[in-house]
Amino acid sequence: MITKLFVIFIFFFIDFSSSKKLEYKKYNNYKYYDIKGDERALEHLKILMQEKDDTLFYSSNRKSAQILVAPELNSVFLEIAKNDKVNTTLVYDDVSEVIRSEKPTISRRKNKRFSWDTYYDIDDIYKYLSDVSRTYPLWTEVIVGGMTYEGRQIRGLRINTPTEEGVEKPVFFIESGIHAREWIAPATTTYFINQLLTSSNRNVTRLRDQFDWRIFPTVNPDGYHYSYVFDRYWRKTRSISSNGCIGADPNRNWDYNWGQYSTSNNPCDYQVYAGSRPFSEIETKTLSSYISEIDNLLFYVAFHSYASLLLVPYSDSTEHVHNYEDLVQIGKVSLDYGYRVNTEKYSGPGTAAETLYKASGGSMDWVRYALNTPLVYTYELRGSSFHWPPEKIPEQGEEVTQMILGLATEAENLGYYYSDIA
Ligand code: 0X9
Ligand code: ZN
Repeated sequence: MITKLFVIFIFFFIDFSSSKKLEYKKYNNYKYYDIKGDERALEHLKILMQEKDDTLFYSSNRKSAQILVAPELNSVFLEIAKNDKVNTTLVYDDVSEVIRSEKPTISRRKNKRFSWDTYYDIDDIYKYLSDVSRTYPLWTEVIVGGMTYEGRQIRGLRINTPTEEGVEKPVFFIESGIHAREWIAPATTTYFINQLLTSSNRNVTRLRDQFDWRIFPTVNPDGYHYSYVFDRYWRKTRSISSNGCIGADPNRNWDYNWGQYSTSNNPCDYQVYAGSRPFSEIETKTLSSYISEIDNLLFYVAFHSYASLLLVPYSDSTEHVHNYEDLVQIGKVSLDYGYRVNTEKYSGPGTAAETLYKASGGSMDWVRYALNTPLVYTYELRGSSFHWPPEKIPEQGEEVTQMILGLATEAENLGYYYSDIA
């Protein structure tokens, strides 16, 4: 009898957990619009729509935004937009179709090597890092930059080719994927890793040899995995607040002017909850302590998407840091290098506060302020939605490779580091 009960109990338990697992948010018939209008009209529309639903709204600049509209709210949305004189352009009539096209099929995943024509889940990205570290054991290693709420490691790759006299090189840190749904960021970052490891282009091999690289394809792996298997538009971490709501925006949680602009103190806010206190999230707490222990940190570069922007500190004030002119000069060269392979223009370089909107508690500001890191940048990669077509990952990857080459080249010209590598 007891065994029978136990079996039934186990059966219910398994059934319950597996049915929970299947609750993938399909977004069937959800519409995705590009909207244009004056700032106040957009804000008004956003408030009205978010009252009706936890509507995803993304401002890429002050006069335009994108919005995801549930099918049952479509006519209401169009009505409000018309009244507010907001121009609407339908980008995707049914985002569920786009979401389905982004992942490899099961057989592909099993049979093929890691590639850059599809998006992978976190375990596959980590496997890629382990695989390459075994292929190049003498000068690469998997590194752990921190831990996550769900117990994952924040894994990255260190690339540090030997120098003749064992000279210490400047460190180039890449933070990618802090926002879970910005899938092009991790994909581009692994593309860039692959370039550093395999390219025979002299500019790229020289770039590889000049720095001690610490490259983290996704610093929010819990969020990324959740976005991959449950909700494509998830942005935050996965910590559980005291009221039961989940996640904080890891780019609002760093301990610099925490909780002031473009952020929310509501744990249920879908996008920008700042967390219960600075560094409340284990991801930002552990990663910030890892970064603060790096000697010789020269470059800190964060990749986000989307909007085609190059941002420099600070994000929450228009004050210019003392080497602002150099940051802009180096950033301009970076963009010029990018234009060699892509003609679409980026805005900036400029402070995030001036170019985009003020936002507090971001990693870039903390790394600049707390650690006095000389060269700190945030790239918002290209696109007009979080869905960069998978077949175009190499295009964005090539551009990023060029942009990083541009950063390093001009920083060297301006004397930020000296390298005797020919
Ligand atoms: O708001 C953010 O954290 C970033 N934009 S995103 O759409 N990818 O979420 C911008 C980060 C840097 N800029 C500011 N903090 N304003
Ligand atoms: Zn982002």
